[in-house]
Amino acid sequence: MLAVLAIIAIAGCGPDLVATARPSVVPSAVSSATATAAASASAPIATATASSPSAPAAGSGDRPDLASVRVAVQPVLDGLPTAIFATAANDGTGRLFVAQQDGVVRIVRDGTLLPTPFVDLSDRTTADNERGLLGLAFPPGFGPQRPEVFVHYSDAKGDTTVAAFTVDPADPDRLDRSSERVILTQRQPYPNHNGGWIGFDADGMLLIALGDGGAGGDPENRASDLGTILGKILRIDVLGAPAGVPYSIPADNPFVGRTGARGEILHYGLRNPFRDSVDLETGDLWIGDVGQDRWEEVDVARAGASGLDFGWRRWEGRHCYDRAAGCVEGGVTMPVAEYPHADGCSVIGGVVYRGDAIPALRGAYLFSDYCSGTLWALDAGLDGAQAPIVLAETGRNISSIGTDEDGEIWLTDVAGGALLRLVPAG
Ligand SMILES: [Ca+2]
Repeated sequence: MLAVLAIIAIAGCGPDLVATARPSVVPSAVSSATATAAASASAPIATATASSPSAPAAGSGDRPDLASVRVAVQPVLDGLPTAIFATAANDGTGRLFVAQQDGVVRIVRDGTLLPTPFVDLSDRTTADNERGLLGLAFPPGFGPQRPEVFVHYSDAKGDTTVAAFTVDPADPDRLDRSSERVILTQRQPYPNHNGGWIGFDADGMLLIALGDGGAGGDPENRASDLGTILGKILRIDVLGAPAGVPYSIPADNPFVGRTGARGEILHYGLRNPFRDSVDLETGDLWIGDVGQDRWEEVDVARAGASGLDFGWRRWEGRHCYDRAAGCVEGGVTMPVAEYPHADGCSVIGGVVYRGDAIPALRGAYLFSDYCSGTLWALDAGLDGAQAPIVLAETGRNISSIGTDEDGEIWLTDVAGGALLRLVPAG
């Protein structure tokens, strides 16, 4: 049953989830694609018209060579039902942690799935459609001196919980289920659009992605309402908060002190930023914001940017959605890439590649789509809109793109219950 539920997970392409989110899965196979200028011209995202010539952005010197890169997506493990996120602890152990939507977190060590879960929270979470265990994050400096792990899940009532669990002092491969420390909760008015990603920024602050609350078309206009944390990226201090306080609000957050605004908010105007990442080499925040009925988008907030309005519900991608409200572009941060629903249904934001195995890919931002399984790349060092190129057709229901301790790329397939990795091809 979970596999069936997983197939309609995540998407949130509108109120009619079951009807709109059914993926057209092609037979699974290792796939590779040649990224050439021709491929770029015919790529689905060629519709992301560049409004101005792209210019190099400040930051890392890594620049990808997308015209020559060759990659393949290789299945590594299955037996991970509802696999929804993969990440490293960056504690030198080389372990990879795979979170499942059903509430279980598994450990992969040296290519082997450990038989006992890191933690099983299935009795605390409501796992169906877009709900369940959605995010997992290890803090900077994670280890014996800082043994807490952070999770983002839908609780028994379907409401959002962000919580911390402590590693079992007697077993580094287990979390102590009795150690739960609730950081933040949010009532969910509808079952869909719960966001999901959590992660730490370059300052050690915890970022939390929350969707607009759900239904379709953001009926209560929450994404633009600074009085609610729905439809936002939040930024809170969980590592430096005073004892007994779950978090504090960083003084440099953009809406601190504004009457009627929640101080936790970093960015707003988001519909369902299900998968996001911070590029720790530059400090840039990359957001995959799932669209309504027509357009999927990728957004970026460069290092130091705060208080950005990403436009939802007035804008869906670069297209006016709420005509009654009017669509004035001023003050809105438009996507760096978009693609129509002919080419997918739910964007899966990924990461900027900083690994060594595929040198031509360094400095590329990778992302995918839950329905089509296409893997695309952008040059993360360019400002302005880009037409991404197709790297591979995975034939999978991709639910996340994460990295291991070496910065190499791992993907999860939620319907197939599989862990995949990106490797160089011929
Ligand atoms: Ca937007």
